[in-house]
Amino acid sequence: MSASSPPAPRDNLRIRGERLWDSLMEMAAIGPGLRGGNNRQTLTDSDREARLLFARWCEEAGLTLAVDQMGTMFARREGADPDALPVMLGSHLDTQPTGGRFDGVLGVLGALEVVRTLNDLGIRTRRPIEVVNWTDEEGARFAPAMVASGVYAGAYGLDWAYGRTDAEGKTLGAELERIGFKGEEPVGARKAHAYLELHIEQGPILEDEGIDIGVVTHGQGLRWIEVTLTGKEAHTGSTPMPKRVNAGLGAARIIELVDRIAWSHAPLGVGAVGRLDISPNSRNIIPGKAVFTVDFRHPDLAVLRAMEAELREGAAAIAQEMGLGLAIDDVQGFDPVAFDPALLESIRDAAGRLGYSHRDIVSGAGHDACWMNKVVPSAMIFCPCVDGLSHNEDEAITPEWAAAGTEVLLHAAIETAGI
Ligand code: HGY
Ligand code: MN
Ligand code: MN
Ligand code: MN
Repeated sequence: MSASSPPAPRDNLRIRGERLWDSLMEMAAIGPGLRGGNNRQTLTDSDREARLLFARWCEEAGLTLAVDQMGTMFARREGADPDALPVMLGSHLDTQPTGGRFDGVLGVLGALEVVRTLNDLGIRTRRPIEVVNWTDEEGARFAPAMVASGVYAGAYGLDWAYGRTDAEGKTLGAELERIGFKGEEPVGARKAHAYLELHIEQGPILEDEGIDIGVVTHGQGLRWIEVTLTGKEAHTGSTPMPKRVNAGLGAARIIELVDRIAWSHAPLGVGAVGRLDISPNSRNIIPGKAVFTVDFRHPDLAVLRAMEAELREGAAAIAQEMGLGLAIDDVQGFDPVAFDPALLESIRDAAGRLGYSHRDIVSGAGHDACWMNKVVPSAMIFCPCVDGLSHNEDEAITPEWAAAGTEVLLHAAIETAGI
């Protein structure tokens, strides 16, 4: 299109931002947190309620809903060519226990808004379009994170995933059954031509630079390593210091080691321990056991592996020096991913055509797109979030950011699905 000619009608397609925002706010009311965010953990009653609302909206939009054996929901809009593989647009409706209202949800409801807009405009894409709600993206209740997309990509077996337990010993498989979302469709049987995921950045870059759209070229690698330390329960008052085998102290020293390792590989390397269980957790008993999860991330696989090796070595030295038993288990890991160049180009084109500023960016967080990228060309679109904050009930975005990201998703979807 030359600079002088007006944009072709299709070049300037817009979504209905207020409809999207209303849907986001209606969904946010399900599983409210204590401070204005959400506590809608996977396979809880509030997740079930969210799924039922999403299913109703999909039905109202004329979509055909399917649920696979991991409970992932696929809402299909037929294309002109029924034999063509679909373009999937998805993310997740489950949240952290103290999560925000937009992490994951923007990607699912943005995809639904794309379909609603295509319906409004009477546009029939050549390929079908499928809106996807992945089960258990967060991995907060049942680890690992992105477990359903991991099963879809062949990283985990179905029975292994069904056997994952929460803090109360309930299994993922039983909870799927309980909420009525254990589907029949074999996981991964439903193929795709491409996968696109809209998501909030969950970091500060776009907002700091005043950029509307993040073109996510890579996802950094991730390792979740569970450390179990075994000491000796004893009286905190009558046990002489030299006689103590304190699992809690060992955990503190290893948690500090995690921080040192991350800093030594900063600024790209990051690490933290977010979950720590001390037992027997009594004020006057020296902790006999400590179980905690190390979360390491880095965009370079060799460095990520080095961070893990440094942790194993350092933890073994600390445990030995303190006379603690040590067990280290891999909970999950995926290597850094490079998203599909052709899809990335269509995202850049879409942002440019729509007049949105954009920049390439690496995702700090893990996403279902990271597993999908193993089996189908995938890419992600970011919108900014306030102060880069996420996994916090204060997470916030503006309606304008939500609309911009969704419009880029619309154009990239049309480009990829064809008219
Ligand atoms: O852990 C992650 O990066 C994602 O938010 N589940
Ligand atoms: Mn997410
Ligand atoms: Mn998250
Ligand atoms: Mn995700």
